[in-house]
Amino acid sequence: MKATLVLGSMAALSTSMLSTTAQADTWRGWNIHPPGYPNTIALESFAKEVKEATDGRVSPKVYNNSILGDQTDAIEQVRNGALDFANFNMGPMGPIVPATNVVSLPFIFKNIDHMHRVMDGEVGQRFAEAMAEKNLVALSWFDSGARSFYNTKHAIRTPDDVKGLKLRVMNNDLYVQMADALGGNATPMSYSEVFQSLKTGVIDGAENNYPSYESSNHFEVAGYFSLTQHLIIPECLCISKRSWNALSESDQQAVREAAEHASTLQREEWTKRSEASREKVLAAGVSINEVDDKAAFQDRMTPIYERFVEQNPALADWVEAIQNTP
Ligand code: GTR
Repeated sequence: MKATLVLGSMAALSTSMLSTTAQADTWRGWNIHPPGYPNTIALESFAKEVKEATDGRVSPKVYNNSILGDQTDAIEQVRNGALDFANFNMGPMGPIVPATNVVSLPFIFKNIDHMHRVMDGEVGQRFAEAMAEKNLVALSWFDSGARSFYNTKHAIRTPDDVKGLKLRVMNNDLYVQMADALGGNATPMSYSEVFQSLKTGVIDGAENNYPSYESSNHFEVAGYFSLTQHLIIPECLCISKRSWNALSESDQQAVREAAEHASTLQREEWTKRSEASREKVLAAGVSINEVDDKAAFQDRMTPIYERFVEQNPALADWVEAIQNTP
């Protein structure tokens, strides 16, 4: 009798353990940034909120510093369900979801608030639909400031100052065209390789926002930061369609809300970190210069816009929609 009871309760225990194991879905999340970075803080808060709101049915874990692969690989992995979620920059998204290339046109956004108005409106919705066709569920948009050139040689004030510089760009042909248009030599390269490449002179410079320039330590080896602000690229919080489809409707709602909260948090943290990073690199002796004649840089981009619209006629109205967003 006693033995039966014990066996019975052991069976019940193992069934409940089994069902918990079967139900708890451990999500793996890709993150390019280190601990403490605004995006990392937001992803960690997303993970915590999802776990709580789904009563542990979904248990996300964030892997920092691109230990799960570089950004282009990670996009593929989220697409095919090998990874469950990630924060991606929309730059390397362009070769996979061509419609999103619109945000990689240099100077397409007037400023960061303009980018937010566009991404939080109908155009952002259209991007999400185009990404969904490629198995990426974009749930919210993060800030990534404005990207400027930095290099080891000299300050950039006019397009001619870019001439001959070997510049790392993200993986997207539009950035190669952008550097070419300024007379530079572009090398697409993974983010994690940039520091060493700057140090050894494989490249002379790169381009990024203050927080990435600082957190990657690129400022230690490339001491001229010139405020060209040529790209304002939003970022997404994306879920693999496979992981998304495995959720009940109410868990999907919980994940969606957590992603929206993460975006609000990321934007607040972004503003703080941008200023803190600027102060840190200045204190370290970096030379930061304003670029008075941005129009001179912008003018060089005209052929890129023309070619883009010619090669992607269906995207012409997207470009216009952004330009016409007040
Ligand atoms: C950062 C961005 C990363 C990555 C990186 C890069 O600003 O947050 O996702 O795209 O730039 O330059 O590769």
